[in-house]
Amino acid sequence: MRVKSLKARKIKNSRGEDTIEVIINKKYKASAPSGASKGKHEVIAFKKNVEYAVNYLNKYSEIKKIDFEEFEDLAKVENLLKILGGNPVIALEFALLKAMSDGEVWRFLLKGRKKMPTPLGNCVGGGKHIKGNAPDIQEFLIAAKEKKFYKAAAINDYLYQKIGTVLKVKKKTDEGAWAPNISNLEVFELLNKTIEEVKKETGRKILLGVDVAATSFFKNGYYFYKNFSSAERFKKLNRKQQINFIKETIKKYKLFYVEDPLYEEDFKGFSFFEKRKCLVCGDDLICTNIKLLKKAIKNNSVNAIIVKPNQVGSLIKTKEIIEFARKKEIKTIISHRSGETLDATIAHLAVGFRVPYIKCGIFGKERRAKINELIRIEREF
Ligand code: 2PG
Ligand code: MG
Repeated sequence: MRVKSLKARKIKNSRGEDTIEVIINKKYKASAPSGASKGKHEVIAFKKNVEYAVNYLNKYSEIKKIDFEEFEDLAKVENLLKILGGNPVIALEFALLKAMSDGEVWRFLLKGRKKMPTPLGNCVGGGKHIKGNAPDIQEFLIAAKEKKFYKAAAINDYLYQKIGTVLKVKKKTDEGAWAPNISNLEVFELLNKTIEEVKKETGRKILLGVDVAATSFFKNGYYFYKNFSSAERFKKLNRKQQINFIKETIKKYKLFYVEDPLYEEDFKGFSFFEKRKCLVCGDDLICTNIKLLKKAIKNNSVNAIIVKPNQVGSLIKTKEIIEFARKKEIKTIISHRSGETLDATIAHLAVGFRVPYIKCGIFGKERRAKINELIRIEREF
């Protein structure tokens, strides 16, 4: 199959920011998302700007054959990542993958038996994902323990609706999670209570986790909370206090998952968390970068990592880090970004690369696009 036409255009993501869409052979469309709480070591999303990338790709005639491995060599030779940034390269690679597989990316990539990922659903949130008063913790995540993906997604959805009525809030974060003007500790209490109720009601097991995104409120060695508890809105914690707070929270609420509990450079600090019962996950800490993962393994910092293709700007490197993590028994969580598009390629990558977890939100059409695609894939034999 050959690339007969390649078109790029500017579109808006869910946050209303500009991003890029690439269309190959008039049929295979793909686009790239953008983050708000970005890691220091992520590749730049757009060098110059979106228009520059669009114009460049509309004149780009170098790729003739549809093959992303070949494309990466070409991209390397031509320095595409350096010239355009991670997002245009990822949009182009996603479109190539779709063209190579006639839209069935997961089937094309999968080696071995199909295994569906567990969805981590963002239920309540705050941090950098909303303007105004909300919890400091960026994401309160739920995961229904179910063998079937569609059942887990349905329970996440049910719990999301239920906590919405408990919180009596209309405001939502960029990722569609409820954004109440209450403190972190109050959210933990309410969510915990609601989970217990739903567990009783349905007889199902539901786990609770968080993405603290701690770098977003870290400054000069301290963690500055604006919504810590109802008794103490503002609270300043030093490193040791932050570590203890997270440890206590893991214990008290039986958290199964904690992402970025500390500042993104504190590899040593991450090693103080007990990892037998909890996934201690690096997102900003690792930035989908294999060198940083090796450093994290050496320091015993994590037993789980977030994988975001546009953090590294390469599909081959995305695959590499997933395979390396598997060898080292580090769990992988493929993830959406807070500024999303309708592109559902990460859902395909989750199945195609046999990734155990996917974080893709619960509510909103950009989030549903991934969940619906996974439900469709699950049904296919
Ligand atoms: C995160 C992500 C996605 P952002 O921190 O994990 O939830 O947020 O895309 O803003 O980096
Ligand atoms: Mg994160």
